[in-house]
Amino acid sequence: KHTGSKGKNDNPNAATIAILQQMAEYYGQMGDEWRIRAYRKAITTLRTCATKVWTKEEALALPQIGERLAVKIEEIAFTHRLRRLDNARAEPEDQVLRTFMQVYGAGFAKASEWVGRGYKSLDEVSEKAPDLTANQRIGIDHYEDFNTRIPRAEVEQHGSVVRAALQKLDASFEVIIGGSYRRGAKDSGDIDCMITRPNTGAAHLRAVVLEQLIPALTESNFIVAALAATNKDEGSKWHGASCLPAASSYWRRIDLLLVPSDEIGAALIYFTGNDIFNRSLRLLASTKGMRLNQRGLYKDVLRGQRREKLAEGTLVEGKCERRIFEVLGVPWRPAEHRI
Ligand code: DCP
Ligand code: MG
Ligand code: MN
Repeated sequence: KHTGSKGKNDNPNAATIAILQQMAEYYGQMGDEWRIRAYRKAITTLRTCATKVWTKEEALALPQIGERLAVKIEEIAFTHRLRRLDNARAEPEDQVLRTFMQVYGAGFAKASEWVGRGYKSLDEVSEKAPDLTANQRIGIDHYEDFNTRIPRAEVEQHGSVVRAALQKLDASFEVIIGGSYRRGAKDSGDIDCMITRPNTGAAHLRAVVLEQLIPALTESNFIVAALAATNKDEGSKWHGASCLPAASSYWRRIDLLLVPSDEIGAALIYFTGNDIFNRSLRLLASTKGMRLNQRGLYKDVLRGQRREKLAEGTLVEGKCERRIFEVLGVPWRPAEHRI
Protein backbone atom coordinates (compact mmCIF):
# COMPACT_ATOMS: atom_id res chain seq x y z
CA LYS A 1 0.00 0.00 0.00
CA HIS A 2 1.52 3.30 -1.08
CA THR A 3 0.08 6.43 0.43
CA GLY A 4 3.10 8.58 -0.18
CA SER A 5 2.75 10.10 3.28
CA LYS A 6 5.57 9.84 5.78
CA GLY A 7 3.46 9.54 8.91
CA LYS A 8 4.80 7.66 11.93
CA ASN A 9 2.53 4.68 11.43
CA ASP A 10 3.50 3.82 7.92
CA ASN A 11 7.20 4.00 8.59
CA PRO A 12 8.50 0.82 6.94
CA ASN A 13 10.63 0.08 10.00
CA ALA A 14 7.93 0.73 12.61
CA ALA A 15 7.80 -2.89 13.80
CA THR A 16 11.60 -3.08 14.18
CA ILE A 17 11.68 0.26 15.98
CA ALA A 18 8.99 -0.89 18.44
CA ILE A 19 11.05 -3.90 19.50
CA LEU A 20 14.30 -1.91 19.70
CA GLN A 21 12.47 0.56 21.90
CA GLN A 22 11.43 -2.21 24.29
CA MET A 23 15.03 -3.33 24.37
CA ALA A 24 16.16 0.23 25.16
CA GLU A 25 13.60 0.38 27.97
CA TYR A 26 14.84 -2.92 29.29
CA TYR A 27 18.41 -1.61 29.40
CA GLY A 28 17.04 1.56 30.95
CA GLN A 29 15.75 -0.46 33.90
CA MET A 30 19.19 -2.04 34.16
CA GLY A 31 20.81 1.39 34.24
CA ASP A 32 22.92 0.52 31.21
CA GLU A 33 23.42 4.04 29.81
CA TRP A 34 25.89 2.99 27.17
CA ARG A 35 23.56 0.48 25.53
CA ILE A 36 20.56 2.80 25.79
CA ARG A 37 22.48 5.38 23.78
CA ALA A 38 23.37 2.83 21.09
CA TYR A 39 19.72 1.78 20.77
CA ARG A 40 18.48 5.37 20.67
CA LYS A 41 20.87 6.23 17.86
CA ALA A 42 19.82 3.20 15.85
CA ILE A 43 16.15 4.05 16.37
CA THR A 44 16.74 7.62 15.18
CA THR A 45 18.43 6.33 12.04
CA LEU A 46 15.66 3.83 11.28
CA ARG A 47 13.01 6.51 11.73
CA THR A 48 14.43 8.53 8.87
CA CYS A 49 14.93 5.54 6.63
CA ALA A 50 12.50 5.44 3.71
CA THR A 51 12.71 1.71 3.04
CA LYS A 52 12.45 -1.36 5.20
CA VAL A 53 15.82 -2.58 6.45
CA TRP A 54 15.95 -6.38 6.16
CA THR A 55 19.53 -7.53 6.40
CA LYS A 56 22.54 -6.99 8.60
CA GLU A 57 24.42 -5.56 5.61
CA GLU A 58 21.69 -3.04 4.87
CA ALA A 59 21.67 -1.98 8.51
CA LEU A 60 25.44 -1.67 8.67
CA ALA A 61 25.43 0.65 5.67
CA LEU A 62 23.38 3.16 7.66
CA PRO A 63 24.89 5.77 9.97
CA GLN A 64 25.00 5.13 13.74
CA ILE A 65 24.35 1.39 13.53
CA GLY A 66 27.09 -0.99 14.60
CA GLU A 67 27.66 -4.69 14.04
CA ARG A 68 25.77 -6.01 17.04
CA LEU A 69 22.68 -3.92 16.48
CA ALA A 70 22.72 -4.74 12.77
CA VAL A 71 22.46 -8.45 13.62
CA LYS A 72 19.51 -7.75 15.90
CA ILE A 73 17.75 -5.64 13.28
CA GLU A 74 17.99 -8.53 10.83
CA GLU A 75 16.60 -10.96 13.39
CA ILE A 76 13.66 -8.70 14.15
CA ALA A 77 12.93 -8.02 10.47
CA PHE A 78 12.64 -11.73 9.68
CA THR A 79 11.18 -13.16 12.89
CA HIS A 80 9.23 -10.18 14.27
CA ARG A 81 10.87 -10.75 17.63
CA LEU A 82 14.19 -10.65 19.40
CA ARG A 83 15.25 -13.71 21.36
CA ARG A 84 17.51 -11.63 23.57
CA LEU A 85 14.48 -9.70 24.78
CA ASP A 86 12.30 -12.78 25.29
CA ASN A 87 15.10 -14.52 27.18
CA ALA A 88 15.95 -11.56 29.34
CA ARG A 89 12.36 -11.22 30.43
CA ALA A 90 11.99 -14.90 31.26
CA GLU A 91 15.24 -15.34 33.19
CA PRO A 92 14.58 -15.82 36.90
CA GLU A 93 17.79 -13.98 37.79
CA ASP A 94 16.59 -11.03 35.83
CA GLN A 95 13.26 -10.93 37.61
CA VAL A 96 15.07 -10.96 40.94
CA LEU A 97 17.40 -8.19 39.80
CA ARG A 98 14.42 -6.08 38.80
CA THR A 99 12.77 -6.65 42.14
CA PHE A 100 15.94 -5.62 43.97
CA MET A 101 16.38 -2.55 41.80
CA GLN A 102 13.00 -1.29 42.92
CA VAL A 103 14.16 -1.09 46.52
CA TYR A 104 14.40 2.57 47.46
CA GLY A 105 18.07 3.39 48.04
CA ALA A 106 19.39 0.47 45.94
CA GLY A 107 20.55 1.12 42.39
CA PHE A 108 21.78 -1.24 39.72
CA ALA A 109 25.13 -1.82 41.43
CA LYS A 110 23.65 -2.76 44.80
CA ALA A 111 20.95 -4.95 43.27
CA SER A 112 23.57 -6.79 41.18
CA GLU A 113 25.68 -7.30 44.27
CA TRP A 114 22.74 -8.96 46.04
CA VAL A 115 22.04 -11.16 43.02
CA GLY A 116 25.75 -12.02 42.96
CA ARG A 117 25.58 -13.13 46.58
CA GLY A 118 22.87 -15.54 45.56
CA TYR A 119 19.90 -13.88 47.29
CA LYS A 120 16.61 -14.87 45.72
CA SER A 121 14.12 -12.76 47.66
CA LEU A 122 13.79 -9.53 49.59
CA ASP A 123 13.47 -11.55 52.79
CA GLU A 124 16.84 -13.05 52.09
CA VAL A 125 18.38 -9.64 51.44
CA SER A 126 16.79 -8.36 54.61
CA GLU A 127 18.23 -11.17 56.73
CA LYS A 128 21.62 -11.70 55.14
CA ALA A 129 22.89 -8.60 53.36
CA PRO A 130 25.76 -7.07 55.31
CA ASP A 131 25.78 -3.34 55.98
CA LEU A 132 22.37 -2.40 54.67
CA THR A 133 22.06 1.36 54.86
CA ALA A 134 19.23 2.77 56.94
CA ASN A 135 17.51 3.82 53.71
CA GLN A 136 17.82 0.41 52.12
CA ARG A 137 16.34 -1.09 55.27
CA ILE A 138 13.34 1.22 54.98
CA GLY A 139 13.17 0.53 51.24
CA ILE A 140 12.93 -3.21 51.93
CA ASP A 141 10.54 -2.97 54.88
CA HIS A 142 8.23 -0.73 52.84
CA TYR A 143 8.86 -2.27 49.46
CA GLU A 144 5.20 -2.83 48.71
CA ASP A 145 4.19 0.62 49.91
CA PHE A 146 6.77 2.41 47.81
CA ASN A 147 5.99 0.38 44.72
CA THR A 148 2.25 0.94 44.87
CA ARG A 149 0.89 3.74 42.70
CA ILE A 150 -0.68 6.64 44.58
CA PRO A 151 -4.18 7.61 43.44
CA ARG A 152 -4.49 11.23 42.35
CA ALA A 153 -6.87 12.10 45.18
CA GLU A 154 -4.39 10.82 47.76
CA VAL A 155 -1.53 12.80 46.17
CA GLU A 156 -3.71 15.85 46.68
CA GLN A 157 -4.36 14.96 50.33
CA HIS A 158 -0.64 14.67 51.09
CA GLY A 159 -0.07 18.01 49.37
CA SER A 160 -2.83 19.59 51.45
CA VAL A 161 -1.34 18.36 54.71
CA VAL A 162 2.01 19.93 53.80
CA ARG A 163 0.35 23.16 52.65
CA ALA A 164 -1.76 23.51 55.79
CA ALA A 165 1.20 22.93 58.10
CA LEU A 166 3.36 25.43 56.22
CA GLN A 167 0.73 28.12 56.05
CA LYS A 168 0.18 27.75 59.75
CA LEU A 169 3.82 28.74 60.18
CA ASP A 170 3.63 31.51 57.59
CA ALA A 171 0.63 32.24 55.38
CA SER A 172 2.83 33.45 52.50
CA PHE A 173 4.19 30.00 51.74
CA GLU A 174 2.96 28.19 48.64
CA VAL A 175 2.94 24.50 47.84
CA ILE A 176 2.62 23.33 44.23
CA ILE A 177 2.40 19.65 43.48
CA GLY A 178 4.53 18.88 40.45
CA GLY A 179 5.75 15.69 38.78
CA SER A 180 3.31 13.31 37.15
CA TYR A 181 0.47 14.85 39.19
CA ARG A 182 0.87 18.20 37.49
CA ARG A 183 0.90 16.42 34.15
CA GLY A 184 -2.58 15.17 35.02
CA ALA A 185 -1.70 11.54 35.78
CA LYS A 186 -4.45 9.51 37.43
CA ASP A 187 -1.89 8.04 39.80
CA SER A 188 1.73 8.80 40.70
CA GLY A 189 4.85 7.04 41.89
CA ASP A 190 5.58 9.67 44.51
CA ILE A 191 4.47 13.12 45.66
CA ASP A 192 6.59 16.02 44.40
CA CYS A 193 5.91 19.18 46.41
CA MET A 194 7.50 22.43 45.32
CA ILE A 195 7.70 24.84 48.23
CA THR A 196 8.16 28.52 47.55
CA ARG A 197 7.36 31.96 48.95
CA PRO A 198 7.29 35.39 47.24
CA ASN A 199 10.57 37.34 47.45
CA THR A 200 12.27 34.60 49.36
CA GLY A 201 15.63 32.94 48.85
CA ALA A 202 16.97 29.47 49.55
CA ALA A 203 18.32 30.10 53.03
CA HIS A 204 15.01 31.18 54.51
CA LEU A 205 13.08 28.38 52.81
CA ARG A 206 15.56 25.86 54.18
CA ALA A 207 15.37 27.25 57.67
CA VAL A 208 11.59 27.09 57.82
CA VAL A 209 11.23 23.71 56.14
CA LEU A 210 14.04 21.87 57.91
CA GLU A 211 13.79 23.47 61.32
CA GLN A 212 10.05 23.91 61.65
CA LEU A 213 7.95 22.16 59.02
CA ILE A 214 9.59 18.74 59.11
CA PRO A 215 9.74 18.53 62.91
CA ALA A 216 6.07 19.54 63.09
CA LEU A 217 4.97 17.00 60.49
CA THR A 218 7.07 14.30 62.14
CA GLU A 219 5.50 15.11 65.46
CA SER A 220 2.03 14.73 63.94
CA ASN A 221 3.02 11.33 62.48
CA PHE A 222 2.51 12.49 58.90
CA ILE A 223 6.20 12.26 58.07
CA VAL A 224 7.27 8.75 58.95
CA ALA A 225 10.81 8.67 57.56
CA ALA A 226 13.53 11.04 56.43
CA LEU A 227 15.47 9.44 53.61
CA ALA A 228 17.80 11.96 52.04
CA ALA A 229 18.43 15.65 51.90
CA THR A 230 20.59 17.38 49.33
CA ASN A 231 21.68 20.92 49.60
CA LYS A 232 24.04 21.55 46.74
CA ASP A 233 24.00 24.69 44.63
CA GLU A 234 21.67 22.64 42.43
CA GLY A 235 18.97 23.54 44.94
CA SER A 236 17.57 21.89 48.00
CA LYS A 237 15.67 18.69 48.01
CA TRP A 238 14.33 16.64 50.86
CA HIS A 239 13.27 13.01 50.37
CA GLY A 240 11.15 11.16 52.82
CA ALA A 241 8.02 9.16 53.43
CA SER A 242 4.60 10.36 54.53
CA CYS A 243 1.46 8.61 55.65
CA LEU A 244 -2.14 9.70 56.13
CA PRO A 245 -3.80 9.00 59.48
CA ALA A 246 -6.15 6.20 58.34
CA ALA A 247 -4.96 2.90 59.79
CA SER A 248 -4.74 1.24 56.40
CA SER A 249 -2.67 3.99 54.83
CA TYR A 250 0.40 3.18 52.84
CA TRP A 251 3.72 4.86 53.39
CA ARG A 252 4.28 7.10 50.37
CA ARG A 253 7.45 8.58 48.94
CA ILE A 254 7.37 12.36 49.19
CA ASP A 255 9.88 14.88 47.81
CA LEU A 256 10.00 18.43 49.07
CA LEU A 257 11.69 20.77 46.63
CA LEU A 258 12.66 24.17 48.00
CA VAL A 259 12.40 26.77 45.26
CA PRO A 260 13.61 30.37 45.66
CA SER A 261 11.06 32.78 44.16
CA ASP A 262 13.52 33.84 41.44
CA GLU A 263 13.69 30.30 40.14
CA ILE A 264 10.09 29.17 40.25
CA GLY A 265 9.54 29.24 36.46
CA ALA A 266 12.54 27.03 35.73
CA ALA A 267 11.71 24.77 38.68
CA LEU A 268 8.13 24.35 37.45
CA ILE A 269 9.45 23.18 34.10
CA TYR A 270 12.01 20.85 35.63
CA PHE A 271 9.81 19.27 38.29
CA THR A 272 6.84 18.89 35.96
CA GLY A 273 8.84 16.92 33.43
CA ASN A 274 8.55 14.43 32.22
CA ASP A 275 12.22 13.57 32.15
CA ILE A 276 12.22 13.02 28.39
CA PHE A 277 10.51 16.35 27.76
CA ASN A 278 13.11 17.99 30.00
CA ARG A 279 15.94 16.35 28.13
CA SER A 280 14.65 17.58 24.78
CA LEU A 281 14.15 21.15 26.09
CA ARG A 282 17.70 21.17 27.46
CA LEU A 283 19.06 19.88 24.21
CA LEU A 284 17.14 22.53 22.30
CA ALA A 285 18.53 25.22 24.62
CA SER A 286 22.07 23.99 24.04
CA THR A 287 21.66 24.08 20.25
CA LYS A 288 20.74 27.75 20.67
CA GLY A 289 23.85 28.48 22.74
CA MET A 290 21.79 28.58 25.92
CA ARG A 291 21.52 26.37 28.95
CA LEU A 292 18.40 25.32 30.83
CA ASN A 293 18.49 23.83 34.29
CA GLN A 294 16.13 23.74 37.27
CA ARG A 295 17.21 27.25 38.29
CA GLY A 296 16.93 29.16 35.06
CA LEU A 297 17.61 29.68 31.39
CA TYR A 298 21.07 31.13 30.68
CA LYS A 299 22.61 32.58 27.53
CA ASP A 300 26.19 33.07 26.34
CA VAL A 301 27.23 29.82 27.96
CA LEU A 302 30.89 29.29 27.26
CA ARG A 303 31.67 25.78 26.05
CA GLY A 304 35.01 24.12 25.42
CA GLN A 305 36.01 21.85 22.56
CA ARG A 306 34.19 18.86 23.97
CA ARG A 307 31.08 20.97 24.61
CA GLU A 308 31.86 20.99 28.31
CA LYS A 309 30.56 24.03 30.09
CA LEU A 310 33.25 26.57 31.00
CA ALA A 311 31.11 29.40 32.33
CA GLU A 312 27.49 29.57 33.45
CA GLY A 313 26.52 32.49 31.21
CA THR A 314 24.01 35.19 32.06
CA LEU A 315 20.57 34.49 33.38
CA VAL A 316 17.86 35.19 30.81
CA GLU A 317 14.82 34.01 32.74
CA GLY A 318 14.10 32.01 35.87
CA LYS A 319 10.83 33.29 37.25
CA CYS A 320 8.34 32.78 34.47
CA GLU A 321 7.58 29.38 33.03
CA ARG A 322 5.88 30.80 29.92
CA ARG A 323 8.69 33.24 29.23
CA ILE A 324 11.22 30.39 29.19
CA PHE A 325 9.19 28.64 26.49
CA GLU A 326 9.01 31.93 24.57
CA VAL A 327 12.74 32.59 24.69
CA LEU A 328 13.42 29.04 23.56
CA GLY A 329 10.99 29.51 20.70
CA VAL A 330 8.80 26.63 21.86
CA PRO A 331 5.02 27.08 21.69
CA TRP A 332 3.48 26.92 25.17
CA ARG A 333 2.72 23.39 26.24
CA PRO A 334 0.25 22.83 29.09
CA ALA A 335 1.63 20.44 31.72
CA GLU A 336 -0.71 17.64 30.64
CA HIS A 337 0.93 17.58 27.23
CA ARG A 338 4.54 17.43 28.35
CA ILE A 339 5.32 13.88 27.44
N1 DCP B 1 13.28 14.63 36.53
C1 DCP B 1 14.13 14.73 35.44
N2 DCP B 1 15.13 13.81 35.26
C2 DCP B 1 15.27 12.79 36.11
C3 DCP B 1 14.43 12.67 37.24
C4 DCP B 1 13.43 13.61 37.41
O1 DCP B 1 14.00 15.66 34.64
N3 DCP B 1 16.26 11.91 35.91
C5 DCP B 1 12.21 15.61 36.70
C6 DCP B 1 11.07 15.31 35.75
C7 DCP B 1 10.10 14.57 36.61
C8 DCP B 1 10.28 15.26 37.95
O2 DCP B 1 11.67 15.56 38.01
O3 DCP B 1 8.78 14.68 36.12
C9 DCP B 1 9.84 14.42 39.13
O4 DCP B 1 10.55 13.20 39.15
P1 DCP B 1 9.85 11.84 39.53
O5 DCP B 1 10.92 10.80 39.57
O6 DCP B 1 9.05 12.01 40.76
O7 DCP B 1 8.96 11.48 38.25
P2 DCP B 1 7.43 11.78 37.90
O8 DCP B 1 6.78 12.59 38.97
O9 DCP B 1 7.42 12.35 36.53
O10 DCP B 1 6.76 10.33 37.81
P3 DCP B 1 6.25 9.42 39.04
O11 DCP B 1 4.77 9.36 38.96
O12 DCP B 1 6.86 8.08 38.78
O13 DCP B 1 6.75 10.03 40.31
MG1 MG C 1 6.94 12.04 40.96
MN1 MN D 1 9.87 12.63 42.82
